[in-house]
Amino acid sequence: MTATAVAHPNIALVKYWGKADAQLALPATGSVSMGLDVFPTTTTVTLDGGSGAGAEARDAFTLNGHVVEDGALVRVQQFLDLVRELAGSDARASVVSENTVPTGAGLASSASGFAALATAASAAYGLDLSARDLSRLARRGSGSATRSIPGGVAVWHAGDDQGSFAEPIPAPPMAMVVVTIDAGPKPIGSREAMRRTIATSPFYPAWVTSTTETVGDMLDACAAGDFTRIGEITESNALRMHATIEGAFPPIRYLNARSVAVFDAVGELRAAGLEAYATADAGPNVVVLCQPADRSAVATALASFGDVIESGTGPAARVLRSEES
Ligand code: 2P0
Repeated sequence: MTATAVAHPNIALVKYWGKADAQLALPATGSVSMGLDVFPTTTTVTLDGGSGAGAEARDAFTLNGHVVEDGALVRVQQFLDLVRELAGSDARASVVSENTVPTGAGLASSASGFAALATAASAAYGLDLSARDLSRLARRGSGSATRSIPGGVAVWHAGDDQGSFAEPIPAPPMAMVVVTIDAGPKPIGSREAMRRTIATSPFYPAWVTSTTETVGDMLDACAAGDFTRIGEITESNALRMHATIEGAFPPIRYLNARSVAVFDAVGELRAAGLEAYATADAGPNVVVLCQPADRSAVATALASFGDVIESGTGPAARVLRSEES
């Protein structure tokens, strides 16, 4: 069997930062995101025996035309082991992935990457998963991938293995402008940074209690279609996450002076009557939430800070093709 699937990145409006259970990839809190309609990852999984033979057989992974042999291959193999366990199969596979996130755009490719892999692999191995179970499966690859299964505006529930999945929620039409101010590699990956934050930041317990409350506030704001409230919560929650991370020891600081300048510029846009709200993930780049009619004005206003890319609200992950190979 061979199956091809596509998935898009998502940006959290209420952030996921910290696991309650690393083995099962259960988050310490819920989170809420908006899926993007740019930068898809397209992945094909073919049950062709992978590479090598007999006891040497292993999965093969090609990313953007390059054969991958390092830790990323191990992560893909471990993920496929979970799929094989669910499918009762020991077939090795070849994974060919095309990821269109520009290098250094500051958007995690693990969300679209593992959402596309989960969707393609479950189809190739003949699993007929519900959207909920597909989201639970993607969670085991990367936490943020959980939310790239439903796409759109989605909530990822904290909970146990059965209860921790993402699902779409009603929300007003929204858009985002990605401001890439630094294309360099991040100083520390989010997985390790989460561990250090939990172990050493005195603010972490307050992050967990406050974010649990914030998820509820965000769900209310989305249900009410209250864009202003959604934006206020988004910007506040991002700054709380960065404050919590900065409280780690040794400290981790993802925002640089130019990131802060974009937050300031977004505040000035609001003061001038253009409603926009800033957020940032585990890196210096800033993503600006706005209403669809304002996206090109926001992009124009922020173009002096770096490359700007506009996005609408994106679709769910989906299988493009599935057939006998
Ligand atoms: C988020 N981030 O909610 C947060 C905000 C970054 C900052 O999810 O260890 O790659 O694979 O579960 O999903 C990035 O972390 O981490 C992330 P793992 P992931 O989008």
